[in-house]
Amino acid sequence: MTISHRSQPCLVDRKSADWSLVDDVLRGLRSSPKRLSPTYFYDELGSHLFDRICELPEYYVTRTETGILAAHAGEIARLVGDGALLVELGSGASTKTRLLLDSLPGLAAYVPVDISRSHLLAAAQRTSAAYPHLEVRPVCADFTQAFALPKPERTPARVVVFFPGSTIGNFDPPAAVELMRVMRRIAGPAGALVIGFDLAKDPAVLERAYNDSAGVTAAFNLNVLRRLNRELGADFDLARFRHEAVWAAAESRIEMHLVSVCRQEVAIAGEVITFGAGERLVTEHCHKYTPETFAAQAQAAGWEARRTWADERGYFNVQYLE
Ligand code: AVI
Repeated sequence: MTISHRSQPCLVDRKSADWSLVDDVLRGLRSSPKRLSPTYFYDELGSHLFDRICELPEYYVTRTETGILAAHAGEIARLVGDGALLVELGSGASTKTRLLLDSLPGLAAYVPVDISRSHLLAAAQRTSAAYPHLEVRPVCADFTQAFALPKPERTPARVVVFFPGSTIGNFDPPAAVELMRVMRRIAGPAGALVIGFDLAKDPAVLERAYNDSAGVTAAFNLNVLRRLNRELGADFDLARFRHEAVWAAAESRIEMHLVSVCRQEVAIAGEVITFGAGERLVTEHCHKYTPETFAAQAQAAGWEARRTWADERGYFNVQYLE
C-alpha cells in the first residue's frame, strides 16, 4: 500500500525513569577531576549553538562529512538496500540525513533518536514535510541506554543504524565499544551501521576547530552551567569560568574544559562545590582516530568494516559496517 500523505510525526518518549540529572551531576562534580557529561550541552539553546558550530569556518567536521556523504550517497544507498528501517542516533537537525534520504526512496521508515525533545520534534516535522511518503517515527531517548524501536507500518527488510558527526568520538574508548555493542543489538544480525568518525590530524587544525574566533564553542561550553542554574537551582557565575579546548596527544583527543578563573564556591542542589583558581571542569572529550584504532574498536564490538570513504585531505572517514 502506498501512503500518499502523512500526518504529523508522533513522538515516542523512551527516557529512562530511574535516571536522575541531579545525582549524575553531583557525582561528576564530586569526582577528581570534576566532570560533566557532554549530553548536558543539548538543551534548547545548546542544540541551537551546536547547529551554529557546524557552520563555523574552523569547524571542518560537518562540512567534510557532508561532502563525503554527498559524493557517495548512491553507493551507501545500494549497500543499505531497499525497505530498510533507518535509525539515526543523536539526530539533531537531521540535515545530513537528507543526503541519504534523497537516495533511499524505498525506506520502510526513518527513526530519528535524540535527547532534546523539542529540537527532535521540530526536525522530525521538517523531515516529514520534505518527504511526505516517508514514515518518520521520532524517539526521544538517551541512545546510550537500550530502548525499544517503534514498529513501522511496513515490516522492514533490515535495520541500519546511522551515526554521523563523529559523535562516537565523544565517548571514551570503553564506552565507545559498549555503545557500538548497543548499536549491534539495535541493528540485529542482518543489520548494518553507517558511521562517521574524525581522524587525528595537525593539532593546530584541531584546536582551531574547538576554539573558534566567533566564540560560539565557548558559548556552547558555558551554556551547560546556565542549564545547571536553571534546572538544578545552581548559582554558577558564568563570568568566573572560561572555555578551553586543548589537544591531548597521548589520548588522541581534544579535551574541552571550563576553567575556574578564581577560587570560588558554587551552591548546587543543597551542596557547596569548591573550585580552586585554574581548576578544570572536564565537559567533553573528542577522540580522533586513525583507521587502525577505529577498526580495533569496531572489531571489539563485533563489527566488520565493508567499505570506507574519505575526503581528499584525509580529515574524516565514513564507514559501512556489518
Ligand atoms: C557532537 N560532537 C561530535 C562534537 C565534536 O566535535 O566532538 C561536539 C562539539 N563540541 C565542540 N564542538 C563540537
